Amino acid sequence: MPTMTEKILKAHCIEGVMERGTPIAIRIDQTLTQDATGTMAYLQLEAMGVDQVKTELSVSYVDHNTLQSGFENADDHKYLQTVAAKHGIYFSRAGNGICHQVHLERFAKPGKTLLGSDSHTPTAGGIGSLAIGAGGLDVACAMAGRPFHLPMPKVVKVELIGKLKQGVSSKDIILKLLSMLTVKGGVGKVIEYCGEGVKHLSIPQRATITNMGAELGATSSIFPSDEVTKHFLKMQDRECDYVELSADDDAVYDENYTIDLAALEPMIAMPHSPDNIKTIREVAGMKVDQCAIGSCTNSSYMDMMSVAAILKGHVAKENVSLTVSPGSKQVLNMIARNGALAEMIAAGARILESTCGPCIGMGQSPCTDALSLRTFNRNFYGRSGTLSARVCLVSPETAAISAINGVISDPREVDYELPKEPEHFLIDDRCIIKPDPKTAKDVEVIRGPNIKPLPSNTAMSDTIEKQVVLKVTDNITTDHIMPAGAKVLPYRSNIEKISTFVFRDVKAGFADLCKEKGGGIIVAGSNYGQGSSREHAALAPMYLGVKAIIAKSFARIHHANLINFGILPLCFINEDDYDRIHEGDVLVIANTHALQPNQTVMIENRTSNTHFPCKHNLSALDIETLLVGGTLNYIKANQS
Ligand code: MIC
Ligand code: SF4
Repeated sequence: MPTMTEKILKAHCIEGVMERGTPIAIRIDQTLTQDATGTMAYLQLEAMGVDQVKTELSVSYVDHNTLQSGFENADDHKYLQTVAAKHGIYFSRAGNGICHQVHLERFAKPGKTLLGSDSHTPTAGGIGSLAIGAGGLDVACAMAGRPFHLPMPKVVKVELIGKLKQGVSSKDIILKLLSMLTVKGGVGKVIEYCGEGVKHLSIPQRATITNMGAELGATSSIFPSDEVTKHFLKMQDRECDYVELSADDDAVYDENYTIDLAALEPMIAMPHSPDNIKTIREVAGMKVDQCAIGSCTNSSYMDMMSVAAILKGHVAKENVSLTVSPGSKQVLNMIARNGALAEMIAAGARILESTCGPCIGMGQSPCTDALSLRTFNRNFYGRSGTLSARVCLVSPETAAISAINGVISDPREVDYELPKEPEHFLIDDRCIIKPDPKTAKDVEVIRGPNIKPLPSNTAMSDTIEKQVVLKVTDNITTDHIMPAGAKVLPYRSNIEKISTFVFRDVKAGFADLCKEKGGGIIVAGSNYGQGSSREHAALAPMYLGVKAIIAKSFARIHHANLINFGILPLCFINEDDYDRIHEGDVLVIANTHALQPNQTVMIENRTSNTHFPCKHNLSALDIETLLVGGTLNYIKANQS
């Protein structure tokens, strides 16, 4: 009776009992990193003193920071390339594509576990991997052969029935699910897809859905591995990687949902949250300033071919800036050869590199007050680089037709010829550098001046007495905590510098305030830290002296990152207590050295002379880790 999740977890479980919510530890087969999180992950791997990675496969991708407006990004790339060669890691060069798209094409395998230092790692669930996003330090630990710890997730069944109509895309399936479950609906859960509708979805279509499972807050999302999977692997010359995978017929799920694909219509996520869903019909006619097509969600060969088919013979309206970033060199090369790229260029599309680009604010920030339609997965406030922009998430078909019309338009109203699936993908792995174990030890790791040493943390003091330096509301994203974009991303390997940007758009002068007060405590609403896996959203606050976060609830990856860097995550028991705390209050958390799992922690508000209780979701290992000041200290202390 197991689900697919239980089957894979059981085959990889090293410690713990597989009961919902209890801590387990699993073996990781594959890892991936990208450059924005990778520099830290490899500095951490080096700090662990590991010679060669212990995984079946580890890949380092360069896809986020490729603007190179100074020496910093290029220095990071050089470091990543050399550190990969030294430690037995494949290196996918800048320009070879977005990590999730390339991994799906060339490496991901059904039935395997994949841990990636990027929250959209579950993209590989489209091919039947159990793929989980994590902080860089967790990925470094996995490369070092250490197990990955997680609470045994709940498993949700989403049954897909029927078939999508022309103009309706797999993006609309996940937008529909986001409208049903919200950005908090997947926390602590794996979403499994099944039903006869699945067989009508290609692997990249499935991957669009598992990719945006991250926006549900889910631990992972997974599709069965079936004849469609086998065919895709065959077209990638990887048929030998195929194994069949499905849930047992009588598998037991924690929640059940059904979506009728034939009844779906084109959808849109309105600003500033991926779950703020409307139908295209409701908003059609709104004037558009930018259409950006690409990202790890929607940049596959067939996505590009549909866009080219819609654009063919037209030109983007004069009020619209249209950008297209194909997801990988494979995709770009194929559309270059078959003429689809030429159609896009003729339509006025601005062709960008095969990287994350505008998705992470690396260029193409829209104009003031713009309405920007993006085929991406996140429309968090400020992420585009323009605070006043209204960013919406749509399918590639909706973006393409809206670019032509200059207003939000329904792709069901265009008559275009549906592209055909390719017979075979164009395989050329020459931009992926394979590590050579024979020369590894002679490789010199090159560190430019922007690669700074890792900051360390001290052990937690028994009594934390600090001021509330910030109080924030619900759904604070890691983009709020540690902004990305062209001005900040170059400093991902320089914590001292990047920490000056913490909460930049939420509270001016936050970093200086922390310095003045000798650090502090942050009070937050629910789902604190949703979004990205970037551990800088924990590491940089740690550097500024933040000792604890008291929230209504946390997003999974951020919660783990806080523990990794020694910041205590506590949750209100009575949510009303949140209203009674104010910025500037002094809070006292006593007896941290006696902290136990499942224990209530009483906190004193010295300013208002009151007390309030908190709970936590920390295992015995988490507590031990926190007390010594984080995972690296823990590993050092326990190294035999
Ligand atoms: C993102 O989409 O926010 C990122 C950039 O890919 C992040 C990783 C990062 O911050 O480097 C993610 O999703 O994990
Ligand atoms: Fe890159 Fe955007 Fe995907 Fe993150 S969500 S990996 S920034 S394309």
